[in-house]
Amino acid sequence: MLDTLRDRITNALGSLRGNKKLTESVVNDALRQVRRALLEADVALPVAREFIEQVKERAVNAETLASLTPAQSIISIVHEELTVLLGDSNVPINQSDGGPTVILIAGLQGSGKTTTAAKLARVLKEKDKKSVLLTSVDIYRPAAIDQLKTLSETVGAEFWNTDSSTSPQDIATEAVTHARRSSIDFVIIDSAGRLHVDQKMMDEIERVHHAISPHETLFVLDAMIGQDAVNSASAFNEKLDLTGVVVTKLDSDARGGALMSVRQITGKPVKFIGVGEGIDALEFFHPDRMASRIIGMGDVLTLIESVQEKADEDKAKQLEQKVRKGRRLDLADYRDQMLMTLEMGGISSLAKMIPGLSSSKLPELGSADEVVRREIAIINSMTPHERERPAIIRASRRARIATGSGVEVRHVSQLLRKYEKLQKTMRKMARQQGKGRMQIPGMEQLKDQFPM
Ligand SMILES: Nc1nc2c(ncn2[C@@H]2O[C@H](COP(=O)(O)OP(=O)(O)O)[C@@H](O)[C@H]2O)c(=O)[nH]1
Ligand SMILES: [Mg+2]
Repeated sequence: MLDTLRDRITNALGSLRGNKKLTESVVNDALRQVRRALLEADVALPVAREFIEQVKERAVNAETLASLTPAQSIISIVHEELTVLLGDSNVPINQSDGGPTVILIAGLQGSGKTTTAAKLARVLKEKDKKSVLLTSVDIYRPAAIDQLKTLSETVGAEFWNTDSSTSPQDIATEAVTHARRSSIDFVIIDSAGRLHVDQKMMDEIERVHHAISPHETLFVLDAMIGQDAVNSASAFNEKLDLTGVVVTKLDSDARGGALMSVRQITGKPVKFIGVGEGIDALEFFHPDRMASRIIGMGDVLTLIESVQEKADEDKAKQLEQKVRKGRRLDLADYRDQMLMTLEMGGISSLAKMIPGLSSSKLPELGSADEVVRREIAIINSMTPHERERPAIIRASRRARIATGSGVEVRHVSQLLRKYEKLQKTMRKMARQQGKGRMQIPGMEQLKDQFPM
């Protein structure tokens, strides 16, 4: 995904590395290369220009953090600004307060609307356990309706059947009414597209939009088309007030410019990305993850350094002292560590920066964060004495703590076992003290869980 862009940006930033002192001309030169990489990826000119300006301004004013080399601080500025450019953070689907949530899918022909409608239905059904009704208002092409019907069966969603004599807005209205009566959670309405924006199509989709007032109007944007697709998105946005964008075909050799520009140009967030023809190839869009991917975080050092910089230094020092002296860590210390991990964005956000960790692992990492939150809840339900002396936590205490924190007893036991293991690791580290810099335990734990 976006390989060329990533390679070029990594190269540009790589030219900074090795320079102990960064002169203005070295930085300018690197940023010129970044700008060129963006333009070659088909990022809209004003967007690329503003991006570079922003980075430059921050680079000039940045006091270099003690823990980062000058090159690393530029890289982290680029990373942060890319994240902002892409939309900051994931924006979830809007949901109805009562009755079915209605999602209208709009876009040009061939952009992937029908496929996306089915992929989205699958996500809602499988991940959120919601009931979904799919329907198509593409009355001009019976084949398009059949395509969606078949896909509905594949994903196990209900399909609202109609005939071509009903108007698109009536089909949409009837589908929503049916969903309301049958207490179906989501209605996804696939629409007809043209090869280019034309008045007739815009009027039609506007009527559909008006008839059902969807909670979510998603524009499906084909990444292969680039700038022109972004212009279409703007045209749709003027008529329909989009609530989000789905960028499809990012698995192809699309250059990425559309993905990089659409947020800035339309002001609407990219909510999902399509990454393949398969029905399961739809991902929630995470700007920070994409930014990491683009700058090719081959630089684990940057990661570790910035982690150390963000970590609460005093606490980290206290802990380091404790470990160096070979003192026992109690569960309150452990909780501090876990809180720190969450403050830094969670295990998933730390891990995605690690090169070579496949993106298919990321959902599992999200659940690692849940474990962390659960552990914190468990520790919160202990008495101070228990935190200090976990060995006293036997069956009856375990049961009380489990009830107090709303988990099962086995979760409490799991945590206690993990703590035992951690104790052993700490003792080993204490024995090795002086042999090098101590790692933050959060990172250690990460390595245990995910072999690199
Ligand atoms: N590689 C790839 N192909 C996609 C993706 N989304 C859709 N397609 C393909 O694009 C073509 C058009 O998709 P379709 O959903 O029929 O587009 P529509 O005309 O907008 O409804 C089909 O061949 C899809 O398999 C994607 O994320 N990646
Ligand atoms: Mg279609």
